[in-house]
Amino acid sequence: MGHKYSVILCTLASTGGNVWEKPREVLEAVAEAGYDGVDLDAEPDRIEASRFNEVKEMAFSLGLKVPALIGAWAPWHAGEVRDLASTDETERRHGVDYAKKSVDLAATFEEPPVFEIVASPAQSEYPVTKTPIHLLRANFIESTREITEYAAERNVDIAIEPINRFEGYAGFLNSLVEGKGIVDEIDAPNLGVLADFFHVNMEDGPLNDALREAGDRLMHIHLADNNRQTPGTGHIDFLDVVRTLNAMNFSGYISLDSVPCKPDWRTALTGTIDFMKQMEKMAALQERIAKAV
Ligand SMILES: [Mn+2]
Repeated sequence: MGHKYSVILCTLASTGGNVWEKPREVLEAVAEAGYDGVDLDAEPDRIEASRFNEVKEMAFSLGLKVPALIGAWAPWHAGEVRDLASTDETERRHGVDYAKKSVDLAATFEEPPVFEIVASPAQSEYPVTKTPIHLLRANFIESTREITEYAAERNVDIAIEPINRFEGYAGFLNSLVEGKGIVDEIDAPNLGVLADFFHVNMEDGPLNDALREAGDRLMHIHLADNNRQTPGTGHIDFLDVVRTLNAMNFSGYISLDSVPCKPDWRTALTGTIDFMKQMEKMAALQERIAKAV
């Protein structure tokens, strides 16, 4: 049984594959490449419901699922501050409200997609965030509890995505293991972590140890190599990653998250899934060799 692959559609727009401009062309390319799903933008205030539903139905008609909604948390992505850890109550409230609207959107699906949440400051303060970490943590946990409870009533799962120190809060919620600690503390059945390999490679110890530590709380994966390009073009050992996910019986989706999507969106699409399927074949071959007499 192979793993399930998806694509964060908004990343394809960086090299011309904008799904909101040419939905059929993009979705057909994704389906033809062999993906199982697409992660759609969570922008309920900006993307008209009729347009969103049109693209969603087109994806379904091509046999694609929607396993996750991608939140726009970073100011460069959102065009505004949506900060679940902010010490400015208005800013924090705005982030929570955005999350709740996105949960409402997820709840319109027959099989609700996972919604990811992030702690994303107005401005990164590398190398050390000025705000005391314990305040950020307390605020983020308060936001997460509220969002998670709201989502539970609507049958929606929430996944915390830790972000590297250069983009997120330097010193708070950078590693997957730290995210897992917050998930354990809140301990809600619909709350887990999201592993983005670009961030995990930078902030955790050995990648595979971090995945194992996340264990059955690992809900979703964002797929890129250490250079944020397609897997196999950097130095992450993806054969080892596939073996780890196999051993964990990971049943979630692995979504391509390459930013910017080089050399072009079509090549990134096919290159990624072909490479990952090859890694799966190699892992299966290793197992057969190990069992052969
Ligand atoms: Mn990501």
